[in-house]
Amino acid sequence: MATALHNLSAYDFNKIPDAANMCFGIVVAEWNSEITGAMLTGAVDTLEKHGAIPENIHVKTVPGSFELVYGAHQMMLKGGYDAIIILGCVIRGETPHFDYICQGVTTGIARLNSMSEMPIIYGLLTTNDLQQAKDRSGGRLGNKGDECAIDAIKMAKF
Ligand code: DLZ
Repeated sequence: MATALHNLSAYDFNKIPDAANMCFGIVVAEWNSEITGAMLTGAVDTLEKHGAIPENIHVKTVPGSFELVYGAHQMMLKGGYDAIIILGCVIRGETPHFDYICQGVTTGIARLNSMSEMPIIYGLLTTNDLQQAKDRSGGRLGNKGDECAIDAIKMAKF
C-alpha cells in the first residue's frame, strides 16, 4: 500500500537480482489508459533498468481490468515467462460496479497464482478518485508499475 511513509518506487537497487535472462509478460487494461499507460512505462523501464532486454518483455492489452484475469491466464498457458504482471486501474464510481470488478480480478489472480508455477504480480490500482490513481502512477507516491516490476523479478527468482 502506498502511504505517506512508503513510496511505491522506493527500493534498494543492489538487492534486486539481475533480470538479464528473464522473460516477462505484461497484461495492461485500456480503461483509465492515462494511468495504466504510466504504470506500463514504469514497469518496462524498471525491468530494463535491471537487465531485462526489450525482446523479453511481451505486452498485451485487454479492454478493462476485468479481462486481466483472462489475459494473464492465456499468457500462463502460452508459457515461457518467468513472471507475469497485470496492470489495471479501477476508480470508484457511483454504483457497486467497482466492488465487483476489484473482487473478480483479485480472486481470479489469486486463483491463477495457486494453480500455476508462474507467478502473477497484482498491479491493480483500486482508488476512490483519479487523483489517488495519479499519485500512484508516477506521482507523489511513486509508480505501482515500478513496484510490480521489482516484485516480478523477485518472484521469478523465488
Ligand atoms: C465497466 C467498467 C467500469 C465501470 N469501470 C472500470 C474501471 O474503473 N477500470 C477498469 O479497468 N475497467 C472498468 N470497467 C470495464 C470492466 O473492467 C470490463 O472491461 C467490462 O465490464 C467488460 O467486461
